[in-house]
Amino acid sequence: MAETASQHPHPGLPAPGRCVVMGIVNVTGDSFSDGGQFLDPERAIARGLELRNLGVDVVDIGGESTRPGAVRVDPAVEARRVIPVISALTSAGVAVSVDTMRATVAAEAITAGAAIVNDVSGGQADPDMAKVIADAGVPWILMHWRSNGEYVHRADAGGRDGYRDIVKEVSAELLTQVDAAVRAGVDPSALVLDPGLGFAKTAEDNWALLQALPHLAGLGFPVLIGASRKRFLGSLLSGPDGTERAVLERDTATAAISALAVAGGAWGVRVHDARSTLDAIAVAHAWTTGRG
Ligand code: PMM
Repeated sequence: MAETASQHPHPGLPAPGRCVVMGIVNVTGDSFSDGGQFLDPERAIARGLELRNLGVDVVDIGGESTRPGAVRVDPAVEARRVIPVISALTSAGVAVSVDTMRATVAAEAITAGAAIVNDVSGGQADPDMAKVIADAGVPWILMHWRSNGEYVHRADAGGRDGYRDIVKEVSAELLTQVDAAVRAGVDPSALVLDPGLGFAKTAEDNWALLQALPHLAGLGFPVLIGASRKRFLGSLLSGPDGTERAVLERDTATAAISALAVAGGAWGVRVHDARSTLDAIAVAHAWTTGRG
């Protein structure tokens, strides 16, 4: 029997009174959407401040791309990319999460002021991660990703072994990740779950998970949705000749997902374009509460 989060949200989690918006800054050379744009720390810091000024609740800083086929960066390189950016942003009062699968990088980031650890491996990539989180008492986003801890992207093949029932299997595997975290001493109220859209999942898998968002939200933990500019939106919006919609032209679709994520009970969304998602969430919030 899996643990559930308590009724009381963790004090380290933002609670803006609407769906949380996490703005993405990838300090990488090869991320699929913003790769290369923010490798320069000054530009990454400026982007983080811009996202905060637009109204995002958290700025998510990553130093390692997880796109299909990406090569892993050296941990020292990853830390060198993210730590100065995290220090500068937290000194400026920006709430920051660190997008890393490595315990050493997470620990350094927390020391530099990161308030949340966003781990796309859900604790599977680094056996030391749970202890770092338990000791620091910070919130931990556990994303679902079937992999052996190294990069195993088989987006087109439907995961390592494929899925018979994607919603059931992802739910069960997320709860297994929760159990492991709690066994390692992590406070269940510090956990946020993420179905890991696009991580070794087909477009159909992603849509099935989004359709089942109320079920995922019913597992007893806040749920984060990361759909921003992902390939399944590019293929949904393919032109008549079958050409996928360009990556930078997927923000309207992303904002539509953000609005529907509110209706589906998401705790938060992780996006590149803050303005369109904040607008969509304002509309969804007014719609669902009956108050503007
Ligand atoms: N997707 C990416 C990176 N980090 N973190 C979470 N929690 N959820 C996601 O879906 C997710 C993530 C890949 O996208 P990017 O290259 O645009 O950052």
